[in-house]
Amino acid sequence: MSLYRTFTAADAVEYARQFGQLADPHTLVSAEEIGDGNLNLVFKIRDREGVSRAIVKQALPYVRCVGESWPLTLDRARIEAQTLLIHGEFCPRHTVRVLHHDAELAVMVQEDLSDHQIWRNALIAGHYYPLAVGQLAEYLAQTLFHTSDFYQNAQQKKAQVSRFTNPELCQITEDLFFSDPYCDHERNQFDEALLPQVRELRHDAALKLAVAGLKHRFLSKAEALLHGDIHSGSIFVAEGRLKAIDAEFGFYGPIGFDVGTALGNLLLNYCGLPGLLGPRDAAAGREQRLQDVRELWLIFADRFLALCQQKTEDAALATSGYAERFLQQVWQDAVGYCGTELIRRTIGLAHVADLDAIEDADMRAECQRNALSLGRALIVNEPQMANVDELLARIRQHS
Ligand code: SR1
Ligand code: MG
Repeated sequence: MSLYRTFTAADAVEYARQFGQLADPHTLVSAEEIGDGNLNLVFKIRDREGVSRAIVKQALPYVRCVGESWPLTLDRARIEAQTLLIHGEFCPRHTVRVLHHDAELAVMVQEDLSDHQIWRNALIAGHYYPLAVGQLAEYLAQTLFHTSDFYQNAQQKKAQVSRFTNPELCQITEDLFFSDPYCDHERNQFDEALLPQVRELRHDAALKLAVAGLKHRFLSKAEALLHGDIHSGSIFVAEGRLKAIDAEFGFYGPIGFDVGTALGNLLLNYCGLPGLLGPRDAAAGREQRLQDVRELWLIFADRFLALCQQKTEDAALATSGYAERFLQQVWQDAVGYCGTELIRRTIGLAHVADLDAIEDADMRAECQRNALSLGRALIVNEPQMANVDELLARIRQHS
């Protein structure tokens, strides 16, 4: 018999008292449900002084933003906790700390990050965290390298691939990234004003062919234990600090998917800024986003390569020049996945505030059209963009 029950606020307080690893658990008295994501319950647990001390996160047996008509496995809570624990082993500075988890209750207690803010909100408000991009690159390099064949023993890695098989969550990504935006699907959401561009995408043979290749690589390339949903809403930042959260989409997939998702969210902000701030005030922020894209890739590649040179055990993979060749393929994948993130966040089920919070409808539609056409340009022209400077040149040419 399953022990699962949906937590009330009182259950969450009791759970945090028991498992929050606090010296004074009896001081915890209240919980506020703050989940604003698409899937889960999230409780902020406060003490008598009203200070937030821990987070209790519980998976619901369905997709929260849609409702009970879309059931979803509770096993995602296990996957999330175990992904974060492994990422935390290799990059403790930039992975949220899991204090306790229980697979049957699909619940996790994690460290409180109330002195941080969601990176997406900071990017939208124009609060610049100069170290954030380098820290995200470090997180990606450490977690992806140490779970890849460059570091893991081949037999252990195969066991991990099976432990982190995450079919239902992967299917969400497969559908939402690679299928829905390119057909007339009821999950898609967009303003009527975008209908002509949406119709063009649905009939764009070159685009659909390239997206098919990206989907195929997503389905079949078990390169490393990905975060699987590393957008700017899954990242907390504070002065000099950055922590990744929300790893329920974790699985062994193509490294370029995590890198491309992260790049894509910087570019979604780039596309939205003229609507959020006005075209003139947006110029500096947009230029900064392009520099962020450049820095993210270059620091990631540099760190990943250094780790390959220091720590690769396998004699064949350690062959001179191989890590560089592998990284070139990661780059090409990342450009393509970045393009799919731009498109699916504009017209698919799950949008981002960088575009949706633009108040003026005409301006919003213009920024959304830019995101769509930039996404398309990246996907279709990916083979011609051999490095990050060529990507930036293409983006500048596009604007
Ligand atoms: C039904 S889940 C929709 C989206 O929310 C998550 O954060 C993922 O990005 C997913 O694609
Ligand atoms: Mg999430």
